[in-house]
Amino acid sequence: MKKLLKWKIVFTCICLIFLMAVTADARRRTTSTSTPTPAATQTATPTFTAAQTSAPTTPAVQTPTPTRTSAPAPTQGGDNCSAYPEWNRTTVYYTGDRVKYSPNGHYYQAAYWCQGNNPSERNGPVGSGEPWIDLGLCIVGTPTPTNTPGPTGTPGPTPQFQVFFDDFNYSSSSDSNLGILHWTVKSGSGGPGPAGVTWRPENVTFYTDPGNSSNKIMRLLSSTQGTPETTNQSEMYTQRIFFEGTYAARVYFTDSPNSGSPDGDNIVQTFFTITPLAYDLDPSYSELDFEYLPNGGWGAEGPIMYMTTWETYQLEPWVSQNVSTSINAGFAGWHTLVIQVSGGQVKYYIDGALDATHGGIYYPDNIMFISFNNWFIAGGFAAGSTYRDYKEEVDWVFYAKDTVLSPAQVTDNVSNYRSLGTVRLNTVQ
Ligand SMILES: [Ca+2]
Ligand SMILES: [Ca+2]
Repeated sequence: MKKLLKWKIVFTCICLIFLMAVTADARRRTTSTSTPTPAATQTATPTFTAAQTSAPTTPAVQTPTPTRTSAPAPTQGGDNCSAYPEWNRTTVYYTGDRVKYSPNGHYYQAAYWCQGNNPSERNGPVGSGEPWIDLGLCIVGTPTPTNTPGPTGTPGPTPQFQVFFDDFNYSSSSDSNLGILHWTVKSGSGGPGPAGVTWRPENVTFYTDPGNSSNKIMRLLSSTQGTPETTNQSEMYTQRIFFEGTYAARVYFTDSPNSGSPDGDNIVQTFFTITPLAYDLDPSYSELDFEYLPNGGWGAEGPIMYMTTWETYQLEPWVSQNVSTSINAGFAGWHTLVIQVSGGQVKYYIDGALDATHGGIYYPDNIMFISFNNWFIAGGFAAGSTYRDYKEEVDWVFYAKDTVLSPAQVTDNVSNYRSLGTVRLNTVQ
């Protein structure tokens, strides 16, 4: 028995290391080797039946089309967990096994071989080292009908739609209030970025808005001296509860180091949503990105803004299925970024202007988490071993579930929360 236990521990450790390595690589390669396709060339027609299998249109994809084994997308109604057994403490689960956990109504996928780990307590994103990946709430019955937004600026104390809002009024990255909205400040190692970088929670800070003493702003600082070992990166992300609706954030991008020199590192400043990849070419994988590269990268000169919508990807051999729209322009300063996800179309807005519309197979299929991160592209360091750091800042983040709001309606809602003294709110079910 002792031998068996020892073997199990060794096996679990190997799996963990492998998973973390794969995840570290995933983010780096997800973006670095993809070839953005102009939105205009994309002609796929959206289909959203439960029996849908991915129909890749990218000629580069030569591998067999994977059969969808995941649950139907949440908006399809019905019971998307009926096929899964209730979690049992004594059952051995293997990578990819799915269970439901009735006490909290969620369902989970095993990240690796595990036994006796309660999924409601031991879950996290792929690569987190936790044995279970939270796939979200089981949907039972008819989905909530799409709400129509109320008159501009008058959502009132009881929103007409489910909402997630955070003004980032925290004292530090260890503020216990971060747990109210289930934020995770990334720590340790892992991707994206060069292998060997460190994610430092201390690099996520909050400072008082000089123009409004009751408001705070989140700062993500990332630094380097030109090698992975001297690189510290920053990220903060939510739990996975977001799908269709309107996403928004007010973000401050920068074009040059906050301090130090030389300038020129391929830094990526982001606001994005993502589903962990369950298996190669999983069609239910979903990702929506705003990625600003002030110093360029991925074969492009900077400054450049990428808006990219993902169907899926595979690591080995590398296959990516995404549609990307880029803008060759500088975006230093404050900007309001909005993503509308509804009716088979994903629309990206910067400061009220519609800059990209993506759809077809790239339309998200699954619940996602929201993340902000600031990271260096592997192989993209500037020459020079002196210290320099770059910042990205975020004033607020907002999400309205199953509701399409214009950028103006989003900012009206945020203004309203501020007038009500609401610094954070989450009614998303
Ligand atoms: Ca704020
Ligand atoms: Ca997908």
